[in-house]
Parts: sequence; structure tokens; C-alpha cells
Amino acid sequence: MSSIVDRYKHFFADEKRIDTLVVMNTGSQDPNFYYFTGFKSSLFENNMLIVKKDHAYLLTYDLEYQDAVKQKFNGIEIVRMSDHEEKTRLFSKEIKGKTIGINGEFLPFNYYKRISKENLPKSIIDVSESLARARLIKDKGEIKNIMKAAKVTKTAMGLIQKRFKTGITEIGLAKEFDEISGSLGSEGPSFDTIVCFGSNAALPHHSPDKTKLKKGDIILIDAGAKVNRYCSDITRSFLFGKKSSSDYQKKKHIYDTVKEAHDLALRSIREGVPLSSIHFIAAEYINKKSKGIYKGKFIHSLGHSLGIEVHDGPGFSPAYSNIKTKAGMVITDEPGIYIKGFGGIRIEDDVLITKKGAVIL
Ligand SMILES: [Mn+2]
Repeated sequence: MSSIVDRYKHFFADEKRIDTLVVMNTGSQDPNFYYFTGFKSSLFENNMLIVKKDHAYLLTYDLEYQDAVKQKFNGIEIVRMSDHEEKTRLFSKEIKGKTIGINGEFLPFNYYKRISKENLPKSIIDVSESLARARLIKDKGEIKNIMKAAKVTKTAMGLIQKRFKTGITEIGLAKEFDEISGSLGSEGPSFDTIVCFGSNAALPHHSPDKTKLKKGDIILIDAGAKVNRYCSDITRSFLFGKKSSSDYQKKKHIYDTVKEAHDLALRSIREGVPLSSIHFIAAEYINKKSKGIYKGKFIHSLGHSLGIEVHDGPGFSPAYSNIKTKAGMVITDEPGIYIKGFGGIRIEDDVLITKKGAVIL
């Protein structure tokens, strides 16, 4: 991993409004806690991570103190607290009279109220947008982890094809996929595995149900693995045998069109291009193909940033048109065509943006 302190510098180079960043875990962990500590195990519930430009303190309890010391990187100081009073005292000392930043996308309102009442900072600013911006650009260690996670999922996509058989349910196949993925080193699915048979493939967020596989069905699998907490997110679409030659030709045409849009988007990625413009290149290609027979059938945005979270910051939708591609971003390229009652095809890869263009991880 690149030095953890580089991440503090990287964040504060962009976020100049605050003196101190406070990352707090509740019953679940703020993804930024992992980003700024690199601590892989333990929850660190109700701990406070106080991040400055060149170092950080973790205020932790006896319960997890040893875990923290064991995992600590240079630049992080671990401070043990015995009770709530001591925590308030230590925390207040750090933030009293300062302008602090918190992650408003994560921290519950009641925590915010407590911080502002008990610890008397000068002001509290929601820095969730600059946190997302900082995490958009991945360092070498992060890219390596996403690459490993993508490899697991791609290998699983190869192996799962041996499990395709008439009568298996979507739930059954999803379970088998997760087992294969786990045996290849996934720490767990990065989201609930999506498996769609036949016309269910027309629904991009369909949850696996008891639908049984039959000849001529499209099989759409959208899945991800986690490696060192970093996510992959990959979709493949298969055809399970031929029903009739005309049905096959129709599905192949949809598949080829999606693949062409996917490749075209990939080739169009270069540094300094608005994310939304890449979406429009793929969307326009699909809309215009074969005199517009698929017009309006690509019903979501082309992709999203990927990292510690599956949706790691902004997507390609026009709402984020001001965000431009930069070397070090990892995004998904996932066009699709969806035809109600018939089925759908989506092809998704995880892509690293470099100075020279884009590469599939
Ligand atoms: Mn995706």
C-alpha cells in the first residue's frame, strides 16, 4: 500500500475549508475509516478517527485497542480511552474551536448533535463530497486489490457455465456462483449476486427467484467479489441453447450491439472527458443501431466509480456531467439493452483510466 499519510495529503489538498476531519463509526463502519486507516479487521465501533494533514489519531477503547495497535501504519497514533468521559475530554481537546469535517452521508444526525454539543467545535462541515472526490483517484495498492477482485469474478464467470442445466433456479445458480467465488478467494459478494433467466433479464435489478432455467433462455449474471475489502462488479450474459434460429438471431443481434457499445465506450475514455459524455456515446450508438430498433432500451447510466464500495462515488449520469475522467479512476463500463417480456443483455467490465486511455482490470 502506498503510505496512508499520502491519503491524508491527497484529501486535504482538495478540502481546504477544515482543520480536522473526524471519521466516526457507528454500529457499522464508515468506508472512509478503512480508506484512512487500512485496518482490515475489527469494527472499531464508536471510535473516532481524527485526521490532520500529515497524521491521524484513533481514539479507541480497551475492547479493540490491541487490534488497532497490531494493524497500525506509520502516521497513525492509537489512543486508548477507558470510558465515555475520557473520550469526551480527549476528543474535545482535539476539536474545540476548530472547523471540523464529517461525512454527512454516513454519520447519523444524533451523533452530529452530540459532537456539536459536547465538544464545542467552531463549526462542523459536511465534507462527504470531497471524501468521494478523494476516493475517486485510486493509488497503486487500491488498483491492485480491485484487479484481484475482478480476476476472481471473471474466473467464476468462466466456471459457472459448467453449472448451467435445465431446471436449476436463479436462487440455486446464484448460490453456486457465490460458492465458486468464495473458493477463488472472495471475502464475500460485493453485493447480492444478480441472476436472471429469460424475460427476467429485462429487469436490471431483478433479485434471483425460483424461476427455472429452460432451453433458449438468456442467463444474465451480475456479480462482484471483495478482496482486501475492494470490490469488483462484472456482468456477463449467456445463451442457454437454441430455441429457434430466429430467436437466436434476435438475441445475438442484441448481444452484438451491447458489446459494440461497450467497446466503443472503452475506446472513447481518455483523460479530461466528462463522465457523462462517455455515457452518451454508448447510448447514442444503441439508439441509432439498425434504424433505431433499440431506441430507449438502454435504461440506466453507463457506469459508476468502483472501490471500497460498489458505487464508490458518482456515476455517469448527466447529474455528474461536471466530473471529468482522470488517470487513477476505476469505473464500470456496463451498457445494456432491455426488452420487456423478452429479455435483456448487459456486459460489464471494470476499467482503469490511465493517461493513455482505459484498460480492463
Ligand atoms: Mn455495476
